[in-house]
Amino acid sequence: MRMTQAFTARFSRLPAVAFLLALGMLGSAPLEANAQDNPLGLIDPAIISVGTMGDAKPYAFTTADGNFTGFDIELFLNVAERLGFKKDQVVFTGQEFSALMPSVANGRFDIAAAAIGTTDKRKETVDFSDGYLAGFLTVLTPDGGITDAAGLNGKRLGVVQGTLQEIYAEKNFTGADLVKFPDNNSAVSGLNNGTIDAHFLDYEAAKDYSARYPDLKVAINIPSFDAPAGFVIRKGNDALREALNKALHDAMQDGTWKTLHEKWFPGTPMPDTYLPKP
Ligand code: SNW
Repeated sequence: MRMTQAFTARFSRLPAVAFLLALGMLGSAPLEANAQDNPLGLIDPAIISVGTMGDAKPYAFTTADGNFTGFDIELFLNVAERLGFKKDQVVFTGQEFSALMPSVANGRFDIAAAAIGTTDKRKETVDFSDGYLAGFLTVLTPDGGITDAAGLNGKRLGVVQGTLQEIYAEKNFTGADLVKFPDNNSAVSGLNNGTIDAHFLDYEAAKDYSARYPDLKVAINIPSFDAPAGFVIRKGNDALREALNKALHDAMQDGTWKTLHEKWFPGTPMPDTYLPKP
């Protein structure tokens, strides 16, 4: 109480400008020190925390021993290493898709990586690295079922909440009855037990489920090249975005991207944009 009074009394005599200047000077020292110790603006400068998914194989998924792997995970680990972060300094956490971007926006993760397509709408709340993957949105359905968009009329179509598939289906598959799931695994069990007639997800994940459950087939592919997947970062964290972009382009130029693509998506054509330039 006494201190507050003394403080108020002393500063109330100074002109407002001087007071603001004094505040600014007080503030600048810790800020500069912070930029030096934490140039990438991380939540904890010693680690990169990454939100991802456990059931978006082969993009991002958990293995039986609980580790995250997949194309997006290995590409991110490679990029992180170029920024000076070893494997054990990158911490992955699985979340529902719909929570990933909000979690980056509110400072729970530094990054989200899970085949997350770049759109203007999403850029209203988070920033994206440059794109690293462009492919299709795919309808997966039991053999002999749906073969085209018209076939979806009156059918129950699964989508994972918050995905581009949900937005696309609401706009374009208007005759379908949309059933929203928190994740791919619950949608695919719905597909296998007949609760839904089809599930709408990313192409490589659809292909993977169809290999695991031979009755499930890839039925419809919708190009999503205008929304290439990027790493999601907090809005305005330009230092991290620029560092990621440089590392990402180095990984494309030295053939790392190509090697990982061939490993995780065998047989899928690779766009020139991501391949080494002569
Ligand atoms: O827009 C595509 C992109 O072209 C590439 O095929 C990888 O997937 C996308 O980013 C779309 N992915 C969905 C989305 O961003 C679903 C992501 C997920 O299920 N993990 O909403």
